[in-house]
Order: sequence, then C-alpha cells, then structure tokens
Amino acid sequence: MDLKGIDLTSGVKRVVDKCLSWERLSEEDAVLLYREAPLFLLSQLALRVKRAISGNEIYYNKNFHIEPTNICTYNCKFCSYRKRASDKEAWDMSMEEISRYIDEHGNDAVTEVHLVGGVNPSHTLERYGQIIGMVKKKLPHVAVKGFSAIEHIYMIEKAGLGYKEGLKRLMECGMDTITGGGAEIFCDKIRSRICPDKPGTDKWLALHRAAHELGMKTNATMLYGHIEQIEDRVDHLAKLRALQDETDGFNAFIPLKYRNKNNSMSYLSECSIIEDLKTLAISRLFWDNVPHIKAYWPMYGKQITELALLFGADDIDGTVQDTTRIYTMAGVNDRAMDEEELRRMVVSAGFVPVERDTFYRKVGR
Ligand code: V47
Ligand code: SF4
Repeated sequence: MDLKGIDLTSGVKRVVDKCLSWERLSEEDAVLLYREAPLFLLSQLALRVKRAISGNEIYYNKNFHIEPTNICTYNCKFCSYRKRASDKEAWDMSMEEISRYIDEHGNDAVTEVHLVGGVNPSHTLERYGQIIGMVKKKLPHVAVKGFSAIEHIYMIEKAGLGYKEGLKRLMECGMDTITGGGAEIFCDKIRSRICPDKPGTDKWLALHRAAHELGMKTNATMLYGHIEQIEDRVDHLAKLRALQDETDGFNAFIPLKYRNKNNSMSYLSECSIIEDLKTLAISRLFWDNVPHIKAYWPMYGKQITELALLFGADDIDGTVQDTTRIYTMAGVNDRAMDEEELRRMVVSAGFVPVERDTFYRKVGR
C-alpha cells in the first residue's frame, strides 16, 4: 500500500505498519484508528483483510425468521419491539399458528430458519424445543438458528438446568446454532442504563462458551451508536476476541446500529454513516480471528449495506421474506429483497455474490 504524500499522524502510521505486517492490534491501536485514521484508509486496510479471508466473494443466504412472541419480561430502553401482554400490539403465536407460518414461508430453497423473540415468562424450555422440533420436522433440510443467549439463559435457568444441559436438550430437538443477539454492549455500567434487568455480560459469554464447548458455531452482535464511548466498543470486541482465542466458536460478527424510532431512547440521534463504516472496518481489523463480518441489511437499510461491502463486511444475511419486525418497528423502511436484488447489490459494489448456508458452505444449485 503506497501511502507516500498522504498526511497521516505518526500514531496512525505505526498502526498501519502493524496491519500491513498482520500483527494483532491492541485496544489502544483500535481507539486511535477510530479517532485519527481517514475513512479511505480504513476501507483499504479492512478490504485487505476481507480479501485474505473470502477473496472477492460476498455471501448471502435464503432464510426467513419466526418471531413467536414480542411479549418480554425485560425492559430494554432501546427496544421498539417489546410489548406488555395487555398491549394491542402484543402477539404470542400458538403452535398451530407457528405451523401455518412455517407452511407459508418454507420451501425447498430456504436453507435457514432464524428463531427469535421476546422473553415471554409464560414460555418454557420445553416449548422452545417443540418449536425447534416442528421447524425441523416440516423442513428437515434447513439449519435452525434458534433464539438468542438471553432467551436461552432465561428458559434454561427457569428449567433449573446448567447452560450445557439446556442447550443439549434443544440440540436434541434439532437446534443447529443460536443467534448472536442480546450482547448489546458489554460495559456493565452502560448496560445498567440501557438494559438494566437483562442478564449481564458474564452470562452472555458463558452461554456462548457452553455452546462452543458442545461443538456449536455461533454468532455475536454489538449494539452501538447510543450512549457508549468508542472505548466501550473496543472493549466489547476485545472480550469477543479473547473468547474466540479460547474456543474458536464464533462464525460471524454483526455490528448492530442503534435505530431510534418508537423506543424509550428515541431522544438520541442515530450515529452517522461514517461512524457505521468506521465500526465495520475497525471490527474487521481488530477482531482478527472471526471469519466473517455481517452487514445485516434489514438493520442498516439497503444503502448503508452497499457501502459496508467496501469496509470489510463479507456477508449481507438473507432474503428474510419480510419476516422480522425488530427493525421495521424501530424505523427502518427497507423490508424486502429478493435473491436477484441481493446479487445485484453485490455485483454493483464490485464483488461476486455467493449463496451460502448457515455454516458458510457454498450452496450449489
Ligand atoms: O439483541 C433491538 C437488537 C438484536 C434495536 O445471529 C436493536 O445472525 C438496533 O441479534 N436498534 C436482535 N438494534 C437481532 C440479532 C441478529 C440480527 C441479525 C442476524 C443475527 C445473527 C442476529 O437486535 C437484539 C438487539 O441487540 N436491537 N432493538 C434497535 N432499536
Ligand atoms: Fe426483550 Fe429483547 Fe426487547 Fe430486550 S431487546 S426488551 S430482551 S425483546
């Protein structure tokens, strides 16, 4: 990379040298990149790492979500989705409704079903197992990505089991992996302000560790762009990187931009697109041992997703079929993309679209 004639601070030059010699970045390095590195440079550096992992390919999959309920015992201030049982916008699907829903959305082309919802205190681990089992029975060819760590922690503790034992029971019902949700931001001080009553960092990490020890690959998320500082984002990535060093169990990292409509933190503005792109690129550079960075299009919207491809993301998630309400309820307008549109987006950014399954194996049709 020829940086002659480009005005960079000595700190940035030092970190660029580390990147170019594939040296691991420290937390201080990552904070410095956030503060001092120009955006075009972050793009070049992150693309270099992305290309070493996935060449010119950008992955997508064919999936749909099932959100069985939005009734939740927790009260996350950023959540636009959660309702009380008495609210007219609350839902809690019966097993018959879930069955019809699977029939409506499932077909031979779908490779993944993403299950997630509120933590409904009237539900049980057994019911989670029944839902997973129903999906697997009707669509035996799909991978079931079942629920977030927060949902698992609640249901497993309620059943009086250890995390491994609880996850094992759901795996026996057909669960292949879990989602990366519920991580929010690992700084407990911030957590106590934005999601005060929900299980904390140690439990989230312990649940994923248990899944990894059972041989399961999982995803991880980070909710950013609210009241956290840059140092909190880097600390979050450092905790994930440290667990990955031990277990090698994470497949993908998904940075989630805080969207500000219809929730108790709506007084906050959303962060800039520049901040989104920096966060993607620095995640790619700092978390050096996570294979994939996902630019989740239902959360970014289509335009930011296109730009994300130039900042180290190598995955845009799936066809989704307009089956998630988490982001539409928080103000994102883009709801649907068919396969052709997903592929066109990738091609227009200069990459090769590749259909993958949940475990990043190429799908040959
Ligand atoms: O945990 C809720 C976030 C997550 C808002 O594993 C919000 O492949 C921004 O985890 N603004 C759920 N974010 C979604 C999730 C996910 C999404 C896509 C792929 C995968 C995967 C996982 O959504 C929650 C929370 O962090 N969230 N409200 C909001 N207003
Ligand atoms: Fe419940 Fe999840 Fe919303 Fe928090 S983010 S209130 S845990 S549905």
